[in-house]
Amino acid sequence: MSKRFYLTTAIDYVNGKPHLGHAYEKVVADVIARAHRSLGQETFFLTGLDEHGQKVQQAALAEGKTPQAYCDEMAAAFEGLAARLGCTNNDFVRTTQPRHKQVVQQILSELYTQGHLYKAIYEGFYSAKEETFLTDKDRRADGTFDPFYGEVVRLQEENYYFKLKDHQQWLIDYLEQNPSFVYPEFRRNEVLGFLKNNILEDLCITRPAARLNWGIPLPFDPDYVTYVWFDALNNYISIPAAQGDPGVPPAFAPKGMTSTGSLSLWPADLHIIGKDILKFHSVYWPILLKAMGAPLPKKILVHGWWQKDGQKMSKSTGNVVDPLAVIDEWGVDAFRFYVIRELDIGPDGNWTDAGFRARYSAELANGLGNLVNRSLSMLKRYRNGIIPRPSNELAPDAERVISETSDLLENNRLQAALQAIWSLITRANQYVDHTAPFKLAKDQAQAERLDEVLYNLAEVCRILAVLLWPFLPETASKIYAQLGLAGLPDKAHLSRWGGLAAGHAIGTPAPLFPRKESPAEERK
Ligand code: ME8
Repeated sequence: MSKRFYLTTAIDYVNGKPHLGHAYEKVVADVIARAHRSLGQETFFLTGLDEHGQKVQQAALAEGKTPQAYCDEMAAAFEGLAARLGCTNNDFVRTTQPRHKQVVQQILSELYTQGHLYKAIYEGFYSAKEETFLTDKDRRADGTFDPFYGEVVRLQEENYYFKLKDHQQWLIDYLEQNPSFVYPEFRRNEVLGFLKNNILEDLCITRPAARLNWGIPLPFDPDYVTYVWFDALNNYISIPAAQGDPGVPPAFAPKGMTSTGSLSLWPADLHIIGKDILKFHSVYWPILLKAMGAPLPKKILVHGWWQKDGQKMSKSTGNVVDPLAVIDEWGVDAFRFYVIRELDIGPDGNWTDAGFRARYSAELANGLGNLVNRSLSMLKRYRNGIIPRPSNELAPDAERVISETSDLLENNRLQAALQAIWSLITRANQYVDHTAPFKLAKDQAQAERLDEVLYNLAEVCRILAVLLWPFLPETASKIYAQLGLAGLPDKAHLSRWGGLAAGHAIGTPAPLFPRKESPAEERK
């Protein structure tokens, strides 16, 4: 069986409710997954949860629950969000699942046997909040630690370490020889800059079970549990391993399992992550995989962070965006559209409610919605909803946009792809204004011209459904249904001009994006 296109998101911490950042990352991944499937590529999209660690243990304790009961409740909320977003993930990993824990333990055993791990005493600073050790290099100019780290205490502790620093030069060479490994390029330069200006320390991969027991026990030393990042990063390979993926080195397959070869995933084609976890993914993870003798993922796609009204979102200031509330009020596609259209993959973004409303009104209601509604309504009114003889006046415009969109999607340029699609919407709306079918309809001598115009408009609507499928699947399906077409517009080849046949009867037009009154009007 051929290898599938395998993409992943970061796995979310469960110590709080799902937020805009989590929802955004899932939408990015889902658009890419749908785009690949639409091109006929078998695709496997994995997302899930990072459930171990001190913060989760504390959050559970604060609610008087066992960590597992707490995680189970949170998992329902996160899985619910993925479903509401229309995510087509093929699996949902939870790091507390036996299938994951078993593979992580196997990886630990192998690395230990092969001499990649050693035990040593650490003496220094520790931030419980960030579950991380700090050194003097982490101090600010005035000698204090950033409040981000919370209370920093001195600690003497024996732990297991992974030999990270032996691989520093190898990683620098790898990043230089594989310029597309980290995207966007400025993030790759950031990693290279970090590696060239710092000496890597070996990575502490355990915490004493006496201090933290909500983690995966070391198979060779039950006094320790696995450090959350070592546990979490391995989800990307533990799920393929647990399913018998032949791409995973056999040593990491669960005991007694022989590869069936039926699901070939590893190496991952794309890890989608936010900027704050770049170092874990582009330094620790590749080195860990190298030590494991596993092939590296092909690409790490790094997105920026959302702010709200120009400020960091935080529960304490109350300036958070609740993705579910937005979806309840505006529909899932309005949410998917805004986050992808507003924020290119790379820089930080700023959510404003006014900006959201403006895009909804201009681009969705007046742009796409109006085009589809008036095109199909005129076809209904003037031709009884029957598609006239094919004509190809707008074919060159459509073909240009189809090819641009496909190139942009291939390079994960999602925002630019939406801009390209909208250029076709604008072109078609202008075409309505220029050709004025409502005037043509009054003149019997213009009947043929009206047929041409109506065909071009209906066909552009059909093609838009296919192009929009990865981004706005609900809307794309509605357009198809209103056109009276069976099935889903979920295959890129359907976008070829001329799909609507003369004599086909369309369905019933209905507004795709109902116009909403502005808050000022609502108060009147
Ligand atoms: O970091 N805007 O989990 P997490 C955009 N468990 N993206 C954001 C964001 C924001 N305001 N806030 C967070 C973790 N994210 C680890 C990952 S992966 C092996 C382990 C993104 O719940 C963040 O950058 O803190 C990350 O990619 C994802 O949400 C999960 O963050």
